[in-house]
Amino acid sequence: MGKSCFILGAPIETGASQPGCLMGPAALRTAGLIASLRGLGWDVRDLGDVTIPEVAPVAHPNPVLRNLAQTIAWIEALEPRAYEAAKGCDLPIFMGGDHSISAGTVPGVARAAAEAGRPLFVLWLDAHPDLHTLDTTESGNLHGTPVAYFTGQPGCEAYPPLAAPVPPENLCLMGIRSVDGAEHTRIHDLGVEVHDMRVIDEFGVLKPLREFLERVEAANGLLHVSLDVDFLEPGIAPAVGTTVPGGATFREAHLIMETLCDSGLVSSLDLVELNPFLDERGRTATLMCDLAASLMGRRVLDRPTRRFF
Ligand code: HAR
Ligand code: MN
Ligand code: MN
Ligand code: MN
Repeated sequence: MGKSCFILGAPIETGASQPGCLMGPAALRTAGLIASLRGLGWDVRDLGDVTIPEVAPVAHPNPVLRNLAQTIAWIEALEPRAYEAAKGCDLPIFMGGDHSISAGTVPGVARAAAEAGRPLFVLWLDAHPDLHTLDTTESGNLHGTPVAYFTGQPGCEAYPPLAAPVPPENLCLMGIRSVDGAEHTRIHDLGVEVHDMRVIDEFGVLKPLREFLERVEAANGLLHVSLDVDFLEPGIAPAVGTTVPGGATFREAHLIMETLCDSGLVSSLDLVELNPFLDERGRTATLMCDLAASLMGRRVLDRPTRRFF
């Protein structure tokens, strides 16, 4: 019997500056995500899209925050769905939506991991660290805040309380190349493992990734992967509102996904920030589906062993 995968859509765009991410789940379905995973032997169940009720505005001392009430409502709606999905299948895929979905998905899977007595690790593949608190964001775009929130940083008290914060030492950020001042300070203060593009240029993607995976395995950990479209080079993935030049190449991204697959450690996945309104003939949606397929077992030829070191 194949392994099981739930697919859950989170059509959120209130965390981003530009509209369009709300169409992300529909575009990923249109690009054939479900059929390609079934073709790889996965038992896939599409749970549809999460919705939130209408909300009243929530006041906050930081006047620039945008859509705080909606973001809180999305966290409240997503956390229990992510928790149930993590308990109900081998590998849930959460389709964004902008990256504020991870403020709901990561706490949900972290709660399930804690109940199972396993530490949760998070691999954050992104041009941005998304390490602002509600006090430090200057843009007010709340997709810049999930990592600070789910690691339990002070300054996120307006968000719901966390059942199981992810310890900052269980994080690995890769592809980072756009960091604001307050995020830079937080990275240093927390000692977060960050592999910026300089590290990838010097050592490639495999060395830092394998070291992190060895850490996850040694701890008997579960691994949540959060893949932001802007992790990728804009030329191959134009459908994102926050492109940053110098991203991961097609080959680097696929190598990461295949290595994650070989590790057997991945227990949940976010596909985020896809803005189909900005896409070119569906190429970014297709690439995100192909990367998910690589993570879920697609490869050119079988490898002699599934070990990653
Ligand atoms: N750091 C910037 C800000 O807070 C940009 C954040 C952009 N975030 C995403 N997700 N696109 O990574 O506004
Ligand atoms: Mn992001
Ligand atoms: Mn980003
Ligand atoms: Mn520094």
